[in-house]
Amino acid sequence: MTKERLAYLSLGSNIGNKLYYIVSAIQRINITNGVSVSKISSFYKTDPWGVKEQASFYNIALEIKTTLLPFELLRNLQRIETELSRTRELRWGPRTIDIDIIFYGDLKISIEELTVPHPRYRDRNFVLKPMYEIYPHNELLLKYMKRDTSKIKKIIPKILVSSCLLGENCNYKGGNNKSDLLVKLEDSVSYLRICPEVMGGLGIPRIPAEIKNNRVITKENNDVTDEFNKGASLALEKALKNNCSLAIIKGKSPSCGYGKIYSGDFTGNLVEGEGITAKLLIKNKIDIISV
Ligand code: A4P
Ligand code: MG
Repeated sequence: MTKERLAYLSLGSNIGNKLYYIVSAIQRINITNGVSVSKISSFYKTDPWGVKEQASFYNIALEIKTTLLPFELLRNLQRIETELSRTRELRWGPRTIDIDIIFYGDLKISIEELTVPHPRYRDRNFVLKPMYEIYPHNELLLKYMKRDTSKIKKIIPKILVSSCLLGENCNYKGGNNKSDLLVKLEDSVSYLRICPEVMGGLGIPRIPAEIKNNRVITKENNDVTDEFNKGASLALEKALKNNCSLAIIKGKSPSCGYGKIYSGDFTGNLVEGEGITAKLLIKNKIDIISV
């Protein structure tokens, strides 16, 4: 561990659901020990640089605070790339996610495994433009930027999100599950807020419910499956109407849980499975990040 430093990262994706890969990477970077995300740039749609015959990219820049040494940071970023299905077949070729370290404090390192500042950042508007947005004191970024930045288009992606994650008091206890990272991301995206349980007609607060034998049953033994199904349909409708390909939803719950949900016995135990809304979104090819 060292003292905390600021580092700047460039993220790019041009395979599959680019928005999913970039937001997943931001979340994984933020939960890495010794790292926290402090600034997130806008999203940019950019023409491919280097190998031209490939799909367009999404690019963003991040400022992070880190106590990791440069090589520890690099290894963690490469781990995240691997977790997000990154393979290395062609240099400068298509990738689910690429995470490059552009600056690490004012350190200079010049070996093959890690060169900072990044050896090619000066030549790339897709790095310079997002980076300048979060690091305006660095006038070199502006100086290196090529005049024609028309191929770097700012976009505002739409993301379906559980309202409780943004601090709205709508969970079953009447509280929230606020994520500081998701609140920070709000400046760069357009959120479509949902709380499927409230949308389905249930109140705040409400009796806890869990899934048992494909029905949603409250702790007082009432069947609320219809309300959960209604909320799920309304959430899906909102996503489809807005061409939204990504949902960031609250884990473990009988509506939004993904991968793991409560067992149905109100014991706090978890079992494999999906909540009612999560299941419907997946069926309709909307990717999910579970928080
Ligand atoms: N490495 C050295 N220095 C660094 C650093 N500062 N940060 C080493 C990260 N890695 C660094 O990287 C190859 C090796 O570089 C690693 O083993 C690491 O130890 P890689 O990620 O395996 O391969 P790569 O990404 O194909 O190579 P490179 O050179 O990082 O590719 P680039 O330069 O990132 O280019 N067009 C648009 N519009 N947007 C893009 O994001 N990206 C690329 C990839 C091409 N065209 C693009 C975009
Ligand atoms: Mg790279």
